[in-house]
Amino acid sequence: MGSRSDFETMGGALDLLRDLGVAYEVRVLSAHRTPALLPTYGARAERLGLACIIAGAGGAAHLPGMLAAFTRVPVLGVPVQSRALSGQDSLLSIVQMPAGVPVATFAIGAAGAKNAALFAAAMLATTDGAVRARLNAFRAAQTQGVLDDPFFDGH
Ligand code: RP5
Repeated sequence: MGSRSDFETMGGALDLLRDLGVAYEVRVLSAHRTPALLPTYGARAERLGLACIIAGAGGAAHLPGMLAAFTRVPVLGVPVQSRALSGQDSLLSIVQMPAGVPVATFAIGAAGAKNAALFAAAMLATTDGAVRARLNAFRAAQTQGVLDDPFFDGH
């Protein structure tokens, strides 16, 4: 994430990855404040064989795109909700990558962070049966939560 202040948003992704048994590491890296560290981290991600990088940033949110430029590890971008423009700035900064350097972009804020984690798990689940089983259980529990709602009418 681009700042410690993004943790409140990105924490939901970490909770889900932990629940789904997906190993992860967490870093604060800023495209603007620590630009020299980006190529280093991109190379590290490749060396470690990371399956993907979930990059959350807000405002002029260059972190996901810059990381994507420095590594071939797939980057999942999460637009953090900014105060000035409610995350519209973050979203457009992340989603409008020029052709050639893709960033998979998710919804603004906490929903985007959670979905980035679920998407990462879904990619891993194509080859990891344990993650697949936990993801299936998560989906089933989510469905059951709706069915158990007293306001749900299945007829
Ligand atoms: C971005 O600037 C960060 O991703 C964060 O969302 C935003 C504000 O950062 P702080 O000023 O709170 O550190 O780089």
